[in-house]
Amino acid sequence: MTTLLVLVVLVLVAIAIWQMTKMFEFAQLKTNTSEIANDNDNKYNGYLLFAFLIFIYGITIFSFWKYSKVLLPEAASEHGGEYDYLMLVSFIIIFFVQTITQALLHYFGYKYRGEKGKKALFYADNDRLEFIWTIIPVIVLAGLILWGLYTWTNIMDINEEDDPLIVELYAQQFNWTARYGGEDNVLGAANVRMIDIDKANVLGLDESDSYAADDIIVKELHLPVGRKVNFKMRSQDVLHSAYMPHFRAQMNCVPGMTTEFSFTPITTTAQMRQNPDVVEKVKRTNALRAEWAAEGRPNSDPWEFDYVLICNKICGQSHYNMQMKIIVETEEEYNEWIKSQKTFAETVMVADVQEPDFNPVGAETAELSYKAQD
Ligand SMILES: [Cu+2]
Repeated sequence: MTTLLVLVVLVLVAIAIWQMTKMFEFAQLKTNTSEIANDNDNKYNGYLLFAFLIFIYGITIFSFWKYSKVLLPEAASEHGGEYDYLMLVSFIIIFFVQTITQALLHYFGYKYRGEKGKKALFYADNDRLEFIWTIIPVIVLAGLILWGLYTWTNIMDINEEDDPLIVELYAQQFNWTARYGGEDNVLGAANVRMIDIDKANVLGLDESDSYAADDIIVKELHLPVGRKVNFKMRSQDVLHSAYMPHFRAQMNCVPGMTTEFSFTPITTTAQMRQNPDVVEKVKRTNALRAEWAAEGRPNSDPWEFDYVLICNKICGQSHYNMQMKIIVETEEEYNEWIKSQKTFAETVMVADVQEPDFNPVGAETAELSYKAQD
């Protein structure tokens, strides 16, 4: 409702401004009936160009001052630093070129404005100038692209060296499930066609595959610090994207295929909570939440920082809420945690030997129609 009111007000203001310009035009008709711009008009427009230049510089500086605090804290993965550095250098070059070219553009617009008696100089071309403004961008862009490709190849070099931890990230509308390879660190075969909700085999693991028995399925991702993790992503339904912003990692999850991403976490959750940027962010968020609590609004409990895995593809109605907590901890803490988790054999395959208490009505027909779809 507020949005609608704001929109209505904006439209009314726009109409008012439009009407006022028309009034000014009528007022000017009496003194100057010519449609051709005179020296005064040109000077006025030249000053407006300067005003616009100040506006764009001002809004840039304001945005940096006001919003840079919402950016991510320093990268928590090994490759993240390299990625951030590439981005920083690209931005510095862009800002440098943008600042200079905009200043020149607006200054020349003002300096060479139309004036009575002033004539434009006819200047056909200049090979040397054209060469310079072609070759400089070519060299800079080629450098950035080559560096980017090199960084990309490094990040995307997914191999089994250094004994990586193998973890599956399984996406479905609208939640994540993680699966560890267990003792053998090998994931058992799985396919959405083998999903058996009655037995809670929600990831469709192949019960006949011996590698599947010790797999561990969890709803909270734990990673030991300093150990490489190879992620295998699957999706049950639509395109999702596994996005772990603090680790500068993102990979699409595509139904019918397995995609991969690999990184080494270098900062534990406990360490990241001490990071000055994170401490500030938590403080700001909790100040806001305290206000909410005073107003009796929901979601106003104090917040504590945690790494997250979120979905970065608009995959449906509750996409915004598709997330999973990630905990990076020491190897000892991780080992203790993983030991306390139940394996696939202990949970789902046990259900196999139990006789069902009853045969629910309609189960048979449902199975038939499922087969017919195949
Ligand atoms: Cu999603």
